[in-house]
Amino acid sequence: ILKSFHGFHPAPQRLCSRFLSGPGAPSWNDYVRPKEFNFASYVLDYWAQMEMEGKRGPNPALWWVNNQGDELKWSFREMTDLTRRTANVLTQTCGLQEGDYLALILPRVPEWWLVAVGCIRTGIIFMPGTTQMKAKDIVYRLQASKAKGIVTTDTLAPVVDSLASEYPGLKTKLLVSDQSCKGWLDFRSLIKSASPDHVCIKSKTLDPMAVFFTSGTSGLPKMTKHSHGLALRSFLPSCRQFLKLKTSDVFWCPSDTGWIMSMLGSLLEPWTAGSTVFVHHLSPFDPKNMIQTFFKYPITYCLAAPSVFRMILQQNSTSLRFPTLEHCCAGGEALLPEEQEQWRKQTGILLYQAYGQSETGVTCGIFRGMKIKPGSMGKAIPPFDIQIIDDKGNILPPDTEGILGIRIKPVKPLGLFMCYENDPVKTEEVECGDFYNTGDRATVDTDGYFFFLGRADDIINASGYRIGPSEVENALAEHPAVAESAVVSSPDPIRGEVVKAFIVLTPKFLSHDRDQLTKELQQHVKSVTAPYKYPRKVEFVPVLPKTITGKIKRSELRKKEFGQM
Ligand code: BCO
Repeated sequence: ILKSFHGFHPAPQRLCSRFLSGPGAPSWNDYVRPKEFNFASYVLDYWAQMEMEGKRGPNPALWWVNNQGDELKWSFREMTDLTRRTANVLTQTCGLQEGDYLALILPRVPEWWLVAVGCIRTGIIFMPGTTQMKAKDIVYRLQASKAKGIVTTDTLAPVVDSLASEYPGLKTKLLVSDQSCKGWLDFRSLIKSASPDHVCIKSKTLDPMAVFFTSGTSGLPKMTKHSHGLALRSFLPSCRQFLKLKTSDVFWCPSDTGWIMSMLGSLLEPWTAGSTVFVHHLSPFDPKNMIQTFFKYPITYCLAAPSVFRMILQQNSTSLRFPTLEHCCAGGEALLPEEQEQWRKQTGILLYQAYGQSETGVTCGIFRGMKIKPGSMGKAIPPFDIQIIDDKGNILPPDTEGILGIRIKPVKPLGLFMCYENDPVKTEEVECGDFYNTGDRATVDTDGYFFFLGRADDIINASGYRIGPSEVENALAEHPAVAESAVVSSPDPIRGEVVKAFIVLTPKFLSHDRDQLTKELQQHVKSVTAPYKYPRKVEFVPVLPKTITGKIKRSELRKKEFGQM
């Protein structure tokens, strides 16, 4: 099917002159807050217009490849055409409306980009999710959001069907596959017959655009709701200065489509600059494959989790001197100075750092060309005013450990999440005086460089994945061998941190072979929740440390793991 899109001729487009204030406009400043903004019309259609006027080079907007040798290139004109068709499929065929929620659970296939932008055109709020999710993860997301529709693959379609009694609210099920599936609409054929004429909604900048589910210390993942302001932020001068992208850049962000990093690095940032988004289907993830890809394609820019760069370095490849790669940026987890140095030595390229969360998007970073201070995650990217604060919201002096806070009063900056949907209590909990409390501990030096120190709570950051310990503990509790468990983070040379489970066995399993039981429990977690959360380390213990009131002292276990006790 992808080949059937190849050489696709877009219908003539109606593009209008207001794009004179498009991505290249000089008058924008970091604190601009236009009433209306829509990424599809202001950015995508602008670059399509530039292509039509011969003012953009020949690089595609989207360049997609897979392991089977398939390759697809779409220009901005094609993207505009196809996303308008998608908008019509979503609204006319599926009957979805502005404000409806749509679960978008696709791997790195080109249709992900069509649906995401189709939603932006129509005001349908899309909720990206990783394809690693299992039935429980999916039904929770559908119930929590009261989603009207879902877009997914033939692998997950039967899983979704099995949830019909638990969540009967799905009005639309769209399948992206070469196979057909009973009860599912075939996205690929619908888009071919859909009209390319669609008028993009005039979304208010602060209208909701997307929701990312993110794990917390306790309970189920929270719905982090973002407005169109998230996309507008990529447009602002400071963000443009941070990455300094050119239309000739070929940008690769291998992050899974379920995370905000992918939304920023594989959609908003490169397209705002008119660059090419490069996508490798990467299934399964293989660092050797990444190395080959850097040699084969003219990739100039890479944004990925530090674990990805570490895994590449681990391959003992004869050469990591990639012919076109100019700039690398690591984000999503902590990066050590020696790793930055190793990357520089082997590739000849500096490894910059950025920091962000699902709630904040890109928050601070080493701007391209700025001096790198080893181990620092850089300076605040306006309009974010970042300060190190105490637990009352008082600003602390330089070089003092505290909480990394983002000022939200008197004005919440563009790009910061709107709220945790349906959860005013949790939304309020993360407010700390005039600041949003990121939950991360850090210091700032007198030059304004931030240094990450660790989480202030029990959340685990394993190879860039944010994992709530209770999600893993709940999965373990479903196994008959587990009387109780405590899940904490544990250091790891490749993944930075991994999930470790301390398990008290039920009497029946006390005599079982421990290695065998470890494998069985790991497999069990992989089968009931998204496998990236499974405990890579397991220790069986007779009891768990608890407070007088019976609360498990996870922090004690974590400190032991990191040799702090
Ligand atoms: O390592 P194992 O083989 O034992 O297990 C792996 C997979 O094999 C397995 N698995 C995956 N799909 C499965 C499955 N098992 C059963 N059924 C399936 N359908 O589960 C384990 C998954 O672990 P993984 O994803 O860490 O795998 P892998 O292949 O080692 O990947 C390594 C990384 C580094 C590519 C991966 O960990 C990764 O992508 N990390 C980055 C995450 C990221 O992008 N974070 C950014 C979040 S957004 C943010 O931070 C804000 C920044 C502005």
